[in-house]
Amino acid sequence: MFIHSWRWFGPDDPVTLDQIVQTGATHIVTALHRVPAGETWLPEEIRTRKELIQSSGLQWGVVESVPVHEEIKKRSGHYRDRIENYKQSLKNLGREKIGTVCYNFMPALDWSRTNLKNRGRDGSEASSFDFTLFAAMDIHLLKRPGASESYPPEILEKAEALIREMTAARRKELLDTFLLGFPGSGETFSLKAVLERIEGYAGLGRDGYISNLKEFLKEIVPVAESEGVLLALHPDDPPFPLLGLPRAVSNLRDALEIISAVDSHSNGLTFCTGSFGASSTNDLPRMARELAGRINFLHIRNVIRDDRFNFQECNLLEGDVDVYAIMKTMILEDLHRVKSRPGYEGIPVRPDHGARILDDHNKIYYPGYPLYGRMKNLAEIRGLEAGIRNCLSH
Ligand code: DNO
Repeated sequence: MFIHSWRWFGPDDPVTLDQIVQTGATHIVTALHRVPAGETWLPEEIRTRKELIQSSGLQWGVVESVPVHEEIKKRSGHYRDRIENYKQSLKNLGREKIGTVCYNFMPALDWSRTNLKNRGRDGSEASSFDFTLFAAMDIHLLKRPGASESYPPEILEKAEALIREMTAARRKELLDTFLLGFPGSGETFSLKAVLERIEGYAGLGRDGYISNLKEFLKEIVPVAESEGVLLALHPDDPPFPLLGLPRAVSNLRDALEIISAVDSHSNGLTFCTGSFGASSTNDLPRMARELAGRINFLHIRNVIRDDRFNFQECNLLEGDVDVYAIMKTMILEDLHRVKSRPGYEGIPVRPDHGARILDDHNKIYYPGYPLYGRMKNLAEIRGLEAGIRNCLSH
């Protein structure tokens, strides 16, 4: 069985643990969001959170994420201390038997979108990314030095026209949407801070960046392995370069390079179907087949995309990602692990972003994390899984 999981943002999350119990999830995906990146997660804090989750009859299955400090990504400043803290956090989590840790290695910012309220035909609302709008934001609102060199001439022209027509309120909304993708424990980023953060990667390039990731893996994977923790590196969202920054995990080649850097089950991936799926050049069923042995965590959602870097999140069984094929590959992998890995408990899967549907429209949730939209997705995931497993066993 997969481990049916639900992302919960902690006691401040408008979705309560008691509600989650009724969605069909048995396990929680969460983090100590208040601990700043680069600091150690203390055993008492981990335990308190774990007990809180258990008091509702749920289990804490996955950490998403132990954030990687920017200095580790750049190998600058106090990166050595921060790596030591990271290792200590992994040890502390392993000792509490929290066996899967998701993290990402995206420079400067986490996910990026240009609209969080894209309306589907059925009245649902989900996020989308429009490359021209993003260019307009980058060049004309963020005013990143040299930004126009990142886009082809036809996009530059369209971006300028878009900005000219935009009201001040619309411009603010676009910029705010972009800023939401910056991770942090309640930090609010000024444009100046954002530009400095981006500038910090100047000159590193893809090779330098991947090499920093590999160095990090060489240090943390052995610790994770000896503590029984499976790491799950989340892909780039979206899976193409933005803001002149390097990218680490956007396609099959990147993923293979990273998992082969340190040969261990602990050096694994989060297979996020929506992130990888946003690029038309990614063949997801093939990626799942080739990477299956190292997929430690599944994020399931769907997107409709084109080949010009635009995409929108959509209903789980209706987009460009063949969710069925991926689930089937992972169920076969699960059956294989049951036989080959002692103590194996199942691959955690969670519905990733959900659309706002029904009563979600009347509430304020973390972007992409409403109650009903995700509950529908989890039900579809579990139904699909049950159907595939039944077919395979007859
Ligand atoms: C967005 C998420 C990401 C993810 C991190 C993992 O909803 O998929 O923020 O949690 O990138 O480190």
